[in-house]
Amino acid sequence: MKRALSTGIVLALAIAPVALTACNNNNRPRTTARRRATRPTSPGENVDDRGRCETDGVDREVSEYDTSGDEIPDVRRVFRRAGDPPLVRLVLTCREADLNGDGTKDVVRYYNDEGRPLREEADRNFDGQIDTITYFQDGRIVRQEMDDNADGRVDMKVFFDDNGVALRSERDIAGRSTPTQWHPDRWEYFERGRMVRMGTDIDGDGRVDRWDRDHERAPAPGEAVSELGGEAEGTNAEGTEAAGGGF
Ligand SMILES: [Ca+2]
Ligand SMILES: [Ca+2]
Ligand SMILES: [Ca+2]
Ligand SMILES: [Ca+2]
Repeated sequence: MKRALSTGIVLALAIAPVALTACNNNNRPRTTARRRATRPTSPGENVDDRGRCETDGVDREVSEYDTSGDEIPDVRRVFRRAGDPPLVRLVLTCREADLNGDGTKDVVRYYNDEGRPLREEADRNFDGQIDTITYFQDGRIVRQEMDDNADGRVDMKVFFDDNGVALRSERDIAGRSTPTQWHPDRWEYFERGRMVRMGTDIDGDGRVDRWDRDHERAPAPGEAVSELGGEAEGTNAEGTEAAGGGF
């Protein structure tokens, strides 16, 4: 049990927001249509960096800069000109970056009209496929969805509190989810960055069949039994979202 909990904690900590982006209000991940953006590496040369920011448009301004010191731009920021002259201001709409210096952008964050983050898409293992999408509300992170086994479908969702701290997660370990139906079979709960309990649906009926908890922090045995018994009678963990997802 301790081993399983530790693994979960590592995963939970590993999903802290990546440093970046997003450009539309669509909540569905966009990965099928990759925009081709180009950046000059030398005069006359254009390279596909798999950029996703929308750079076209008369009201757009694009800036690129190098943060790694190789003189090749690895960060792109796209702004939208808002307002009427002379009170024109630039509002950040999209930011993307090449995190591992291989010439392709790995993370993109989209912003709303106020310049606050809406969504971030990231390829954390640099295999060319988006595997982590982070959703924001009022500028704060509220949810992350991950594809840990690279099959193009979400298999883990993490939910955050108002302070950006992970509260709980849902996993689809057995792979029962479909593109339209999210079907988790494990629910994990965290307190102060530590997993304190975990429910597992073994037979796939949507009901938790087994609860495990962090015994180091468990209350007295009698109290624990009572609490676990109550939880196990529920259909599943609270807040389960019906929507499934594919990247
Ligand atoms: Ca890269
Ligand atoms: Ca990936
Ligand atoms: Ca998956
Ligand atoms: Ca069950």
